Amino acid sequence: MRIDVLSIFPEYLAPLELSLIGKAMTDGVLDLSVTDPRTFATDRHRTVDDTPYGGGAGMVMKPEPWAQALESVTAASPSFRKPVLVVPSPAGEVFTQDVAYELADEKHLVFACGRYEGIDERFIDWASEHAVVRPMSLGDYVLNGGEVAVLAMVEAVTRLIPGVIGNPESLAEESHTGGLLEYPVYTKPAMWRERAIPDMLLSGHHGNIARWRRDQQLHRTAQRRPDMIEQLNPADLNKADLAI
Ligand code: 6GU
Repeated sequence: MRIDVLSIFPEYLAPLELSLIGKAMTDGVLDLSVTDPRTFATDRHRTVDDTPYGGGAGMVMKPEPWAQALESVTAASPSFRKPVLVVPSPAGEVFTQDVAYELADEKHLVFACGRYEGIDERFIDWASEHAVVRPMSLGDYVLNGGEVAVLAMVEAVTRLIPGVIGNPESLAEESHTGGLLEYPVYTKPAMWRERAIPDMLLSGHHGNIARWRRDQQLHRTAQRRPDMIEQLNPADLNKADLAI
């Protein structure tokens, strides 16, 4: 997969070189680069923003440097398919695990990190002729710009690419795959600071342990995320689930 991040603060994206994402890049599974739209600004001060038409607080990113930055990365797109342009914004569609799986199937993702009050809307409109545009939000709170959101989204997407995670089985069991939160986990010692692990986990009975873990998932999800319980498909619940 190829990923291009457009940002006027490229240093913000440096952590992407670390850890599993960095390894995926060295292994050739992932080709990730960061492009600074400011390098396409032509005036003496390399201006990338200006005051909003109609008035109001803050500054708006000018469309031309962003268009040139996007053209520079789509000119050599790795596929005949249109790239997906993700525009991080608190006004976007909510980024979920389902969206992460959809994006993990793409050949080329471009992330356009706006700052300040956002990018001139005509850039988004123009870009939709060259890419599938998806404005995306991490949730209902406001960040200063898209960079931190892109770190989260790139990590959520790239770990789903085959070969990036050592043990693909760990993907199947985790929170947000299967509609329930994960069960609690324990390791040695069995007694720690006067706290014992649940007896069930020492029973050696795999069937009962699986049932106990599923109950823990249901209880935890009901307590922390009642909205997820509402969304469950009744067909995915078994008799024992309904008995708890
Ligand atoms: Cl994707 N961007 C910004 N600037 N703020 C956010 C966000 C994204 N998601 C939640 N808040």
